Amino acid sequence: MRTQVVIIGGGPAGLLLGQLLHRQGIDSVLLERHSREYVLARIRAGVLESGLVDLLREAGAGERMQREGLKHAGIYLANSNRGFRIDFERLCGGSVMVYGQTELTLDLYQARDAMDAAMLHQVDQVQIHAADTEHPAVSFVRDGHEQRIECDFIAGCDGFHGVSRKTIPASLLREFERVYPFGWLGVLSQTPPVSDELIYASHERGFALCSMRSPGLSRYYLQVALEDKVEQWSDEAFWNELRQRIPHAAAESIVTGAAIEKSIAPLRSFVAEPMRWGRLFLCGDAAHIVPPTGAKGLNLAASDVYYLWRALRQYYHDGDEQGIEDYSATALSRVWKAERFSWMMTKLLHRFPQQSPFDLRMQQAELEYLESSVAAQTSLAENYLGLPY
Ligand code: FAS
Ligand code: PHB
Repeated sequence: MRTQVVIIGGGPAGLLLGQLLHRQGIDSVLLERHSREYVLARIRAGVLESGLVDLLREAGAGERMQREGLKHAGIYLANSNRGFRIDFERLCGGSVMVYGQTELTLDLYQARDAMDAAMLHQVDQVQIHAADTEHPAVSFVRDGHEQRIECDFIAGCDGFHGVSRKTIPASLLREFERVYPFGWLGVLSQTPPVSDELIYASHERGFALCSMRSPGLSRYYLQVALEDKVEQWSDEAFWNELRQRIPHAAAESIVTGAAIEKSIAPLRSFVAEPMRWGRLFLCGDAAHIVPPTGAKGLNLAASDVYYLWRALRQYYHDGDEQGIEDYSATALSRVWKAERFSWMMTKLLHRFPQQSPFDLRMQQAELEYLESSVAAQTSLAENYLGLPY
């Protein structure tokens, strides 16, 4: 078998890239380790930057998002049960789209089905060959049979635990990491959201986030200890703790209900450099991870895909390799700024074990400065909305 681009990973990065390439007449084969049902059962991100919204439209997969997505022109920050609003519209003239990653992934799957493009699920033992030559290839096992695809390029969109990053020789790879000493316990409930916009709450008991997926589907998070197990958290315990951490008005009005999904995610900041080795390119979580406090994970996958799509279009349409040469440095420049913002938001809003009294005063001063300063709020707003591609 032969194709122009092999895409490893059928999450948002791989699916979006495949769709954009197709619309430029560039063929791809997409390999996914799990079944479609498994991929679509994952509850992940919820906030789309305008750059991702535009890319979904460009990919011909933005119609349902346009219809069902919720346009948000601000967020609330809360400091010890007292909230204040960051007005994106007034400060930066922008907004974000609240639309679940699960729905976005489904839309991209359906778009790929419509273009009748090759997408192979439940592939095992994926291996990358000769990525540092002009004739790379990918082999894999499916239904017990080994197969091999010759190609021009390989897009490693296979997430943090994928095979792509591990294929780059360790002598060439530099990894940067910070693991946080807590996790996020997430709950999805078929209840009306407690607020019209997201609430990021800093509290002495720990961080809390009130988010949503639709007018009837809410998503909430609590900072929990790393050793916590999801079985320890009954629905009642979750709601009682959330009420204590969010602004009093929200705590009094929140509609609670059964958790239809409950999980604990660890938090880390991670970047691998470079994001390219020969004809292998890393995109999305395969190259970097952010703590979800800045809502950047999915959105960084989108900007990586944009840069790689642009580079491959330049190569195939104009025979120009400049975009390919520039890909890693261009993508990393935006990645590191989003890493900084995500780390800053996490440091600002969470309680860390062994935090000194001075550290706590710094957090309080930062939150009070944010509440009182248009300049500080403008900086937060432009990062949350998403820095330019
Ligand atoms: P993904 O991990 O989504 O997709 C990679 C795909 O590659 C997977 O489908 C995997 O099965 C497949 N794969 C892996 N190895 C393979 C192999 N060897 N062969 C073939 N396929 C292989 N971001 C936010 O912005 N906000 C959030 O609230 C948020 N919450 C998150 C919660 C959790 C538990 C996790 C893990 C991440 C969360 N993220 C969040 C980040 C998340 O949204 C990612 O940034 C986003 O999924 C990145 O997309 P991809 O790069 O496509 O990686
Ligand atoms: C979500 O809705 O899942 C969500 C929203 C914003 C974040 C993190 C998660 O910063």
